[in-house]
Amino acid sequence: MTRPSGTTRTVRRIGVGLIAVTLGLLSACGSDDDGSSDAAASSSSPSEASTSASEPSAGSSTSSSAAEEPAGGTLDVSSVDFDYELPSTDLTAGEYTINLTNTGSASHDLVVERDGQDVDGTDVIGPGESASVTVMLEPGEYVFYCSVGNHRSMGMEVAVTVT
Ligand SMILES: [Cu+2]
Repeated sequence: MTRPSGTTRTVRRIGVGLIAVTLGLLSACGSDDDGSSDAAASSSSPSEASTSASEPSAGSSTSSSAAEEPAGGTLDVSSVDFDYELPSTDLTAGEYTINLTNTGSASHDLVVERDGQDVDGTDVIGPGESASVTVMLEPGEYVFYCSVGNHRSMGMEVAVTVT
């Protein structure tokens, strides 16, 4: 049996029309969604995007190792009986490594003295031996002397001017 259609016919027609339009819009969008719905399953690997957190930021700390040292370096000194031989007694302030080589026949050392105070010095070394000491020389008057026995009074001292 068919339904009785009377006063509701106009309402249904409008409603069908709206539904048709709405379905048309929805179907246009919906067909596209159905066609690309499998892309989400293929390209979703849940664990990535954790590779950019560990970039090495080093490289800026290698060039600033130390302040500019004024001069310094190595100073090769020979001790003889009873004197020192060194390339210069006028030095530019800086950190020096004094390499003492004993070319004499007695034991010697080299003590760095400033204003009557011992700053630093090498060990006492025998003939043919060598020793070194690293000392910061600031501008001033220094004396390098041998602390063994009476060597200093025998002439084993040399005035060094640091500027
Ligand atoms: Cu000596």
